[in-house]
Amino acid sequence: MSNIKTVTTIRFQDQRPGTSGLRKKVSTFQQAHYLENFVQALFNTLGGLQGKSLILGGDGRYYNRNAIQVIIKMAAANGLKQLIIGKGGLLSTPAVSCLIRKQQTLGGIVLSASHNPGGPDADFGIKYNIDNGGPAPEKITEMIYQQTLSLQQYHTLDTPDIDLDQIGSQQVESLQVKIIDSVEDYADMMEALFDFENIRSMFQQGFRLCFDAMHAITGPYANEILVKRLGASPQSIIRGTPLTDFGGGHPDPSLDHAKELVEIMSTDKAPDFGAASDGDGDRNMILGKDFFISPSDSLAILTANAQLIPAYRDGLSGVARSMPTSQAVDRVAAALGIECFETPTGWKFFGNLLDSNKITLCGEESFGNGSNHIREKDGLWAVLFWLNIIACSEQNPEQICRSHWQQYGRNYYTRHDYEALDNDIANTIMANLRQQTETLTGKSYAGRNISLSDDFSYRDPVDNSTSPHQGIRICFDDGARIIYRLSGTGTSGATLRIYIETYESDSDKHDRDTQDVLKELIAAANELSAVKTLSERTGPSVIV
Ligand code: G16
Repeated sequence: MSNIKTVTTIRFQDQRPGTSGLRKKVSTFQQAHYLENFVQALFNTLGGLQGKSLILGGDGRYYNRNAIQVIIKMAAANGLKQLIIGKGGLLSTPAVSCLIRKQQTLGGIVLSASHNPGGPDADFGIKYNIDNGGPAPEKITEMIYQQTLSLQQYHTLDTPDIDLDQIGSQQVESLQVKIIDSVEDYADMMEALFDFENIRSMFQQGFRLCFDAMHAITGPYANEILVKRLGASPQSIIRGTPLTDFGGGHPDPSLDHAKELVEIMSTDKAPDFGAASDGDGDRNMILGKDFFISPSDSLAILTANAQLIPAYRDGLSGVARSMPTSQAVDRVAAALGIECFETPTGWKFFGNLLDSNKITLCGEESFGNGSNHIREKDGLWAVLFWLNIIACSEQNPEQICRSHWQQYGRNYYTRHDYEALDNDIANTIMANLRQQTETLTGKSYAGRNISLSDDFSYRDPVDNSTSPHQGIRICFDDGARIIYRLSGTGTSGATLRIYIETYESDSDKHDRDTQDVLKELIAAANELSAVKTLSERTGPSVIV
């Protein structure tokens, strides 16, 4: 006898996925029917689940296990054939992408709010990835949202919870639940991409690193790859145990939130290389001894050195960066004679370019880089890429970065975030800017002339879909830019991000303080947006 239950539900109006899935406070997800509605809307959007498989896992944050049990029961009631779940419900975002591709499943569900904090009073999230392993494109997330607005019922099962910690297969009605090792497939893939022998011998010769897993998902992955397979010392990994509240911190690999790592890297006895990854393992931060590599520079450096990596030795088909990411990689692409695409913020926009082999590498200013090996950005992949470059070049991160600037020039770059703004105020700031774009071209600010000013609209070169309103661009005739956009990942109020950059070719001027170099452009950015007056703030909440 079947235990399927059909539940009459109430609708929620706030389930439109943002830059990367649906992210809300845990308490929002804990409301009766909230998670169930979104999952049913997803299943309805996917159509018949009969005979299909999905990957399921999350970053281990508070509510991960509860959500997994809910999804198992709903998947069984909706006729899915197989769910492949990481042991303990744990899978990094890159590992989900890797498994979707390897197992050729219909897609996968990632439970994470990425770098946002975790715990009963913090954030939770759910994201769907399609069969190429990448985040669902806007067409699909919009269909899911439309489903949530008209949903009347969902299907679930009256059945006990599944043991998530036992590797092997279990049956829930006609659904096969397969619990697998969370790390192995991903680690094997990394070993196939990079020169592990070379990196291993570097560790044997005394090379030292510090990797901050931020009590998030990458601890077990870093342990398997860096310690077991490459021979780094077990002490190289700090905050290596995943905790449901990330030990009370923000699992955000930035100078602000990886303070212990930054401190370790600034002492006399600092290791040769420092790195951190975020809640779900897709972001990365790279440090040398007392030296920060900006994510935009990192993308440019990986691109310039890709020929050192076994997987990319035959060359890159092209590269892409999100629009607000600095233009450092554009110069490398030009030198390599390959195309550089400019996409809106959000990894989903790289999917078509990767699938059609228009690009091999891509990245964003928000601490994310990746390649065609999967369809997500990938934190440990970036760490291994850097280790591989260091092993081949025998230079340290600072030397690699400085010689890059020497060759290509330096893009001084910063991001000023105004967090938790009142939504109306944030919308007013953006509307005012949008209006101004019509008259700014030709005007002079910060001693430069504005050559282009618009609200960025992207036309996907593969499927011709258009994504308008992706951020206000103010570009100057010397290559400097000011960009404004509202974040699509926050969970309280609105976050205004202002991105500012300028280019310096003279290597005698590559050692200056970024905020100082950019101060006139920053003043212009503040003046044009009237951000301080309208928000009644004295300055940004975060400077990256
Ligand atoms: C997500 C997206 C990224 C995006 C970042 C910041 O990353 O996958 O593509 O750059 O958010 O987006 P926003 O500026 O809208 O807050 P993650 O690591 O949070 O999933």
